[in-house]
Amino acid sequence: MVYQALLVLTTIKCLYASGVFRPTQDFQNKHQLDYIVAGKLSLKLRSYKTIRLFIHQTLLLSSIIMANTVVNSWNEFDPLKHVIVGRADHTCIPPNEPATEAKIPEDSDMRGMWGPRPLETVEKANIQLDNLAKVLSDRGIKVDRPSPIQWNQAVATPDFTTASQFGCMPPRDVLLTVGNEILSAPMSFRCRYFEYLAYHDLMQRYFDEDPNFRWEQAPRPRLGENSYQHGYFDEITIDERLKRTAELDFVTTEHEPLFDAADVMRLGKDLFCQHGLTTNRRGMEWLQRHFPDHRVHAVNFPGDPYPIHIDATFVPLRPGLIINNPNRRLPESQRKIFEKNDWEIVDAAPPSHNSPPPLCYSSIWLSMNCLVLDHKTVIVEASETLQQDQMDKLGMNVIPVPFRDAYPFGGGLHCATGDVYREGSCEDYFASQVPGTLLRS
Ligand code: DAV
Repeated sequence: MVYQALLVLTTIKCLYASGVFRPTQDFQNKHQLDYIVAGKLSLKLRSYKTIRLFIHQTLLLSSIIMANTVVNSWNEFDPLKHVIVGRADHTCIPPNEPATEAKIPEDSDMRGMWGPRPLETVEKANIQLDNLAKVLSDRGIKVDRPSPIQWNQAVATPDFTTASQFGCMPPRDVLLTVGNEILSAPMSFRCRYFEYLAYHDLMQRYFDEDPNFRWEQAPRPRLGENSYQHGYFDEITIDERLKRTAELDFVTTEHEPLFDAADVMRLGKDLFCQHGLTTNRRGMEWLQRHFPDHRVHAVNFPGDPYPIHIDATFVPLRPGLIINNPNRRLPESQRKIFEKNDWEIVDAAPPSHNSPPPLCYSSIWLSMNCLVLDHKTVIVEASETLQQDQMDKLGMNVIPVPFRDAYPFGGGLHCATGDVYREGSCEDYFASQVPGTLLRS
């Protein structure tokens, strides 16, 4: 409203200044406002050239004032036009808590460490994040960045305390974009409780600029003792982890709805959610009620000992094509819906590295954590040549972008971005529904 009023006033000012409209002689000496109030404004058209100048000025002004933000994204592959790219500033390694012990593999050099990450690593990560932002904006994609807060601050709620927070390199983990809505997820890590605040200024701006934008938040979880299975990770072996994850036995309980946005793969009318360490059934049930026109599906990948986030496991490249981590294959019973609707699921190429970079939470499978720009174009990490070759063979044009210095800050190219606008609308890619994955059959 404020912008519209401003626009109208500025337009009148422009009209007057450019001499397109002039009051008749009778009113020439009176105050401009008098004419409007008295409804006696008499208009006289000046030359065609002046009108053109006026239209140009108005369009320019309105594009500056309205900034053209439209929130709209229904999937992971339609042409990307506006995106958020994270920042590494102030990122911390959080202290242990019931949910995060899960993320630190036993042989990791991160075990037992917490606090702000070394400054030189932050600077290197930011160079790669800034470069990604530039690659995108050079292609005409609008890029916004979050406002990092000082993550090295303790958090206390009535239910828990934690000595430090995490960061805002991976917007994908917390922001779920579905159509004209961006939803902050109810994440299960205590250290990520206030992460959405880094995006608050952006959400406020989108809210002001796009009258249809739905700015949403899932119920804030309490993350008290009941939300976790205590002792879940005590002296647990890899075999035991695999057994438990295959049996859908995770550290998070069903006490309250929990999900990370990065556990949700968006394919038009269908939302496929990974049931794992960070997302529970109640979280999916909440999503189903929140998006009643969508079909929410539960999927899980038994070969993954640390199942968090679907985007290094099951990654769509275009309508009809998904690459699947060969160590974490989708079980037969859950593949039927894809087969029935002629979707092809191919094994992803192996990663080009044997280990993740130092102080990294994620696995080497960030190789497949790519950012699809449209049905034919994809950004893949620059050193992941095997994954690039496979993409090439699958008919994609590959843009290699260096990103390994950013991995330790929260993941790969998909993690580090959050959709604001992709062209396209809500398609029904799975017209034939079959039992096996649907939350509600
Ligand atoms: O394989 O470590 C990383 C996903 C990060 N969003 C993995 C999953």
